[in-house]
Amino acid sequence: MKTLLSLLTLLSLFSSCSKSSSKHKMSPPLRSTPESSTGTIIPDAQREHKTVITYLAPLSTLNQHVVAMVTGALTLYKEDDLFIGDIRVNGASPNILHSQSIHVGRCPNQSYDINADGFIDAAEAAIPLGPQILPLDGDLNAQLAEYGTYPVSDKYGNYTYSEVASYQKLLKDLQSPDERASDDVTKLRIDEELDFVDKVVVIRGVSDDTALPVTVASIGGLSKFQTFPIACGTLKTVKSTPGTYEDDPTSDVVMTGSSGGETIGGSGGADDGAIRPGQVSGGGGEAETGGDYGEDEESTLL
Ligand SMILES: [Ca+2]
Repeated sequence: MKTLLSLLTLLSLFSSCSKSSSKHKMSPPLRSTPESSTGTIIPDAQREHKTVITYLAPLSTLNQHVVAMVTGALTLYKEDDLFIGDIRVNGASPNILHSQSIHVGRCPNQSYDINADGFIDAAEAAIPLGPQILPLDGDLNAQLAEYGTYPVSDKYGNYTYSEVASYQKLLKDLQSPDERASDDVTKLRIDEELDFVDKVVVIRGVSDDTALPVTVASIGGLSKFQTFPIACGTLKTVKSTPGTYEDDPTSDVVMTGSSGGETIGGSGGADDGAIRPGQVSGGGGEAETGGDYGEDEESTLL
């Protein structure tokens, strides 16, 4: 009986949590319930055999001794031709523009501080990151449309970013010939599908009064402050009920279960910061649409 009461209490708690989120969410909730806010979307999508896929990259801080703690996440949501990129960032340098892009390589770790000055600068980070496949700029319909337009953080160092695009337009652009082969933006092969799994997002930018030594290098003709990497995350698909594992990594239909089953199991698991399919960690993951560019007007980096 005590167990039943506890279960009812938990269900009640989770229900109230989900009801507090009134807006449509692209990403699965931290805890899934039968009344989940995504419950009206996902089962429909499954029933109609729509191709729904969500990628999530919780952010980890880079150069923590400079920027303290940067948290947040990138969520990519694809439903048929609908493609949404959504970023939440907290703890970045305030009131400045933050460039952000998806790369084909890996996030840098401290071993990429090649000159051993204690900072992973833009040039050093570029080695593991590899080229960009998608700048998260003002237009996700094409790789270089509005390239250089990025969000600006508020006075607390927080910002949100949300862009809606056509997946087919983006794919067509990414499969087109690379007319700027010498830059750090790359294309897909003409017949290559767009798969964001294990691709990485990097966030850049610190205030220009940040104490960076002369050994900190930059890239792309920009200042070392503009290009200084502050956070990075690796994209994984979110395709199963939170707390469970998805056996078939190739399945591209489905994400978050919550199709009527009780899915509270696993929600109380230890938060060790690990990234797993179906699990949100790192404090990010809330990904409502409707983000903006912060309190300032759009700024242009390039
Ligand atoms: Ca260095």
